[in-house]
Amino acid sequence: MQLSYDRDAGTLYWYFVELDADEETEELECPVSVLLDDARHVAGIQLDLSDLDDHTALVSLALPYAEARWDDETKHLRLVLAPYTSVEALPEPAFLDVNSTGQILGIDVADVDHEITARYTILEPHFISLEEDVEDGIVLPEVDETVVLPEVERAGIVAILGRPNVGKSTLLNAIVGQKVAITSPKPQTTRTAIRGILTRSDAQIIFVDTPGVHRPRNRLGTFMVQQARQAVPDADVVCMVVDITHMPNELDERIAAMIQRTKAPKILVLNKVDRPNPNAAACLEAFRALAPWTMEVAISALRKQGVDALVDQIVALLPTGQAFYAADTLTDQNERTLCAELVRERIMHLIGDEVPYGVAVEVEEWETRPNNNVYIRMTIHVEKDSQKAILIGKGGAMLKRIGTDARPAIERMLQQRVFLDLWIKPRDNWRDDPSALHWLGYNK
Ligand SMILES: Nc1nc2c(ncn2[C@@H]2O[C@H](COP(=O)(O)OP(=O)(O)OP(=O)(O)O)[C@@H](O)[C@H]2O)c(=O)[nH]1
Ligand SMILES: [Mg+2]
Repeated sequence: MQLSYDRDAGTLYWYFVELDADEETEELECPVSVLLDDARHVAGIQLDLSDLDDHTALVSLALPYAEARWDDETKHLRLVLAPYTSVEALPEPAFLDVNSTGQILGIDVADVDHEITARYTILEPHFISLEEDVEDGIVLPEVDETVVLPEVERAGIVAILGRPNVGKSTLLNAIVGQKVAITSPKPQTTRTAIRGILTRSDAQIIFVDTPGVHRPRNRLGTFMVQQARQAVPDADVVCMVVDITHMPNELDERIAAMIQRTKAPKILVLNKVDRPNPNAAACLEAFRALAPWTMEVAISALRKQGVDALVDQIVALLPTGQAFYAADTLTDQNERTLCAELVRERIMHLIGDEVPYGVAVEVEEWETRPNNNVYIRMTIHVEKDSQKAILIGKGGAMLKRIGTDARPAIERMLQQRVFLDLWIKPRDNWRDDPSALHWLGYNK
């Protein structure tokens, strides 16, 4: 039996056979309940097939599985993964995929109730990752005919690469003019490739900020480095950002090697020129030697110095082309992701040591309430109980501080009053757990 969860669609899939795309199937509906244990974790589901005919055929592919229990009297089919103590009906029916001989091939259960997602602790280890068309490189959006795109002469993708903490995300925000990527004094802040879009009268540039290239110590780290690597092949221009106050190290050499393979113009972006740097000449020479640069530009991303000049240079290198995004689109991330990131940013700033690296923030509920207020419930996943204690702080003071510090930025972005409800959940070793990474969106 294959169990998977499509987070975007909010649907659980239970399949008894591999689906053959060409096979003719019919969709039937039936009432469905969840089986809950004492802690209200979902331990399985129960289908009520009493309104359907030919039960022998219907359940024939399910019954060979140890998890399947058939009650011929009530015509209930239960799929049970752990002991349960109660049965709770779901408001929406389940959809059954039935083949031409009347056998159920699989079941789709919509978790319209957000509460349920939080209760998948038992099911999760059983989730297989959904087959996805994982495309290398940067995927541009389908052009939506209903969106008015700006007329520009040039358009293209610019990959921003560099080792952790050199100021890539600070640069992206300076270019776009708004915070679209979180930043912090700690390395490995950015975890996914983030697009920031700049539309000028002459050009639209899609900047892709990437996680800092480092030596991964877990699956999350491997994913992060992959995100950086994948941004290179499709980029029209590659910017390698370096911190001019430090001599290049082995990571800079690796990144330089990574970008050597593309024919795209390569810009050496020398950042943090606002800092005193007695060693500047030696650093500059060492960075220049890393790759055959098309040009070099010195900037201070923090003070927004040299950033406009850098953008002008980039535009001159872009191919002629059409815009992909509406003129007012600044990023490809949705509001939920941005809010979760703003909370994670506060944690990166407020909490020391290793703790923030084991933190992932997930939006569980989002509800617009009267007077245009919005209620947002988020779960902060940590790896250990001890980390949970640190995040909660004495008498809950730290958790409160995280919320108070994150809220103004979220309210500014949403232009709404926000009520933040933060919860912390330990989740053993999630950075090495493929199903948790999938779940948290660190696998696309
Ligand atoms: N002095 C100075 N500090 C900067 C500059 N640009 C970035 N910083 C600081 O450097 C730190 C790291 O900045 P980020 O933008 O988060 O760095 P990043 O390269 O995106 O880091 P990762 O996401 O971890 O790879 C932050 O504390 C920034 O404020 C700059 O031009 N001058
Ligand atoms: Mg970053």
